[in-house]
This record gives sequence, structure tokens and C-alpha cells, in this order.
Amino acid sequence: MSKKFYITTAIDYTNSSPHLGHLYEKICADCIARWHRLLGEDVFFLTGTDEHGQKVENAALKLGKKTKQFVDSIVEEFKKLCKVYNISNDYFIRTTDPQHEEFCKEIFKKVYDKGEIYKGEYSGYYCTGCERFYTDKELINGECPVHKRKVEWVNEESYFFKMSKYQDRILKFLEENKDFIIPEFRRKEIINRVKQGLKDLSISRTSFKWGIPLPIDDKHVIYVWFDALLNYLSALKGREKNWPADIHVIGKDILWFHAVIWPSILMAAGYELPKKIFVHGFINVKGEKLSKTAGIIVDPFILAEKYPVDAIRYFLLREIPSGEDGNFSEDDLKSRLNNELANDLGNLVRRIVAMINKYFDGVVEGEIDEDLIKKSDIFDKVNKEMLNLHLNKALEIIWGFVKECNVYINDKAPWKIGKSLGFSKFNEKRSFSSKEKDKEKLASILVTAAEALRRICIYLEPFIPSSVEKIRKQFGFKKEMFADLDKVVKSVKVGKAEILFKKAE
Ligand code: ME8
Repeated sequence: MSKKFYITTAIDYTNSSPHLGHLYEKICADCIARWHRLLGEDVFFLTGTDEHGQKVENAALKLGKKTKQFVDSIVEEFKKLCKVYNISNDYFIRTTDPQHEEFCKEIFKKVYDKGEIYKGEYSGYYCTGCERFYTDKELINGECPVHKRKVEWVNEESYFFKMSKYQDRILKFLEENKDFIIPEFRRKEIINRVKQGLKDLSISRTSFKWGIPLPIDDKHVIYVWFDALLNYLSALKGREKNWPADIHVIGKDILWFHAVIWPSILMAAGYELPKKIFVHGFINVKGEKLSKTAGIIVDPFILAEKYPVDAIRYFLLREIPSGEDGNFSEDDLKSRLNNELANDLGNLVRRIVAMINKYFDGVVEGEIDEDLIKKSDIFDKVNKEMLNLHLNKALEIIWGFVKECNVYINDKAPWKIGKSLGFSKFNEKRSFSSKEKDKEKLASILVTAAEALRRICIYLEPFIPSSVEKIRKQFGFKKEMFADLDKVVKSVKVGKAEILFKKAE
């Protein structure tokens, strides 16, 4: 039985269309999921949408649409985002799925029956942007510290989850599990906050209707975060063995919910805790936060019309240091597309395929040159970076080998050997006994480069899957896994040389 690997993204609010931040998160998770599939693991990769709550209801109201109809149309956009960007999720969960709603009610009831939920009254400041309450102390000039806008004073009957009870267990867990939160500095931040004390959590609302009714009191709907976090479990109906999650991929703004609230709910409901939370940073544009109101938006669909999807995937995975904030700029994207994808990789592939066609009629066999192939022995190093969730570093090491292949080809200059031999195709029936050695040398260089590319394809598949497919097609390589890295292919039959990446102006 292969090892199971369960990875999730956050589920996105359906109050507006997908943005670059949503895309970045899905691409990171996709890359990790694909990597683990290549390791031979039984991967379950989940993404989806968070559709309840006041923020979503307000957004529909503003457009004069029925809430369900409104979310249905936004969900289609998120699904399209996954398709366009080659996201290999195994399931897409919607919190309006009846299966999810039923599961939430069940868990609510279970926790209630255990005596962990009580009825009370809440008064406090609520930010619909964050879908959470703030204390007076947390506000900045009376505004939400995240959205920098006015909060609402709320005074309503509410059910509370006894989260304060879990403070010591949560703290102990966070202190003992040093790699529960990546990067490490985020774990320390959370530990400091938990030490300041955990309060009981208001987990129901009465002031609006767009939510899952409480199984014990239908005047209330379940608080949207209680509902949303449970998606990670409700999606596993019929595959419960996948729990606990191996990695929750989330952005830095929602770590508290995942590192403190979620584990407390799981403890109360009697489930194991997830193994790891990978916290990515925020994508900014020219140093500014993405913001619709400030007009700082990058539409991922328009972007995909302008540039190859793999160039965008490559850029985000290479440019943004994993776990930190990063900057998006079209100029930097173009420069990586032109210099790295089109030149380093695209040209390499085109040259090798063209020479195998020109000198060997497309079919070549030869001895592998260990000098280059030895350098492809990067698996342990790259895998270590991937398991530590340093995706950009892993890609950098792989690219180092792509560059080595270019150095090899430039040093060996196979075209010079071809030219000095004085004829264009060795497969023609001519006598070339004196030149036999050179022909072998040329064959060896090209076969070695092709073998190097076969290995590069395996390494790069999680990052730029559709380009890898194109390379494989030209060389007739099959889809392979890491276990296939060390087999040595000494002959290849290539197709027509095709341009892999068109340069951007
Ligand atoms: O928070 N750069 O949904 P969401 C990078 N529904 N990532 C960003 C980003 C940016 N500029 N902006 C947002 C929610 N994100 C909840 C999650 S999970 C049980 C419920 C990330 O649509 C953000 O950090 O506001 C989060 O991980 C994801 O996008 C969805 O954000």
C-alpha cells in the first residue's frame, strides 16, 4: 500500500472573482501534490469554495441577485481557474453541498452533546471582511486592522464553543510539534498569541440567514469559520482514511483559524490534528497589496491570455520565496519567460530535436556521457527542499541542471562535429569509416542530452506540467515517476522540433 498524502488549499470566499492570491495558493498546492504523486504516494488534493456568511450574502444583495444563484456563478469561475491553470485537484468542495452541510450539523451536534457548546450573548465589533469579531484593543482607530474600515457593533444571542478550555493542550501541541507550522517564525507568533489567552468562540449568528441552520436551534446559522474549516473533513466522505491532512496550504492572514481554532474543534470532536500547515505570504503588485478598491488587481484569466500558463506557474513558483511575501510584475514575468523558459529550456529542446533530425533522421542510439548525467543526480537535494516546502529553492536547483545541459551542449558543440564530417545525414548509405568515431561521438552527445531532458521532464512536471508534456511528445518519452530517474535510455526517436515557449515582447 502506498503512503497516503492529503493536501488542501484554503477554500475561497465566493463574494468576488478569483484573484492572483487565490491562484498562487492553488499553484503551490498543485506543485506539492504533483511532487508527491511522482514519489508514488496516494495523493488526495482538495480545493473548493467557502460560500456562506454575511460577506457573501451582502455581495449578492448588492448586485440584486439571489445568493445561491450568485455563488453558483462565482464557483464556476473558481473551477475554471483550476482548469485553465492545470490544477490537479482530486475534488472540489463547495460548502453549500448538502453532504458538507449535513456533516457540519453532525459535528456541531456531537460537540454540543459533549457539553462543549453553550448559549450566551455576544456583544462586540464584527468585521464582515474578515468574518470575525474584534475586541476594542485589537481595532486601530476604531477600524478593522486588516481591512482598515469600520466594524459593526453586534449584540446578539449566540452559541459559544468552549475554546478557552483547550488553551493548555493547544499550547503544548504547538510547542512540541516544531514543524507543525512552516515557516517556523509563524509558529512562534501563534504561540505568543495563545499565551495571551484563549476566549470562548462565538459559533452562531442570528442577524442573517445565509448559512447552515444549527441542528439544535434554527434561529441561528453556524458561524462561517466553523462551517468552512470542517470542509477538510466533510470532503473525505468515503475516504476517511485520508485524515489527518498532511498539509493545509493557507495564506498568512488565516493562520489563527487553522493553527488554533481548527485544532480546538478537532480535539472537541475527537479527531486527530493535521500534520502540517504551510503558510504562504501575500502577493503584492509593485509593493502594494492587491485591492479591488485601490484598483490593484491582476485578473488571472486575462493573464493566461497574455502569457503561457506554465510561464505564470514558473514565475510564481520561482520568484516568490516560499513562505514570504513576493512581488508580481509583468516585466519580471517576461524576463523569466524569455531568458529561462524560452532560452535555457526551449532552445535546448529545439536544438537537440533539430540535430537528431538533421544528423540521424530522427533516430539515434549511443553511449551515455557520464560527465553530464552524473550532474543530474540532484534528487536528494531537490526532494529535501520540496519536503521542507521551499518550492522556489527546489526549482532553482533543477534549473541549475538545465543550465548544465546548456553548458554541455555549448562546450561539445555537436553542430561543429556534424559540419566537419561534411555530410548532413549519417544514415545515408555512404562510406564514412574514418569518421566513424566522430559519428559515435555526435550520437553520444545527442543521446546524453536527450537522456538529461528525460530526467528534467520528471523533475519539472510538478512546476510546468503542460510544457513537460510537449517535450515528452517530441522525444516520445512516456509519463514517468522519480523511480524512473535512474534507468538509462540510450536511444531515442524524435518528432518534429516545435517551439516550446514563444518569447514575449
Ligand atoms: O480566507 N496573496 O478566503 P479568501 C496570496 N474563505 N494569497 C492570498 C492573497 C494574496 N494577495 N489574498 C488572499 C478565506 N490570499 C476563507 C478561507 S479556509 C477553511 C477558509 C489567500 O478567499 C488567503 O490567505 O479570502 C487564503 O489562504 C486564500 O487566499 C483564500 O482567501
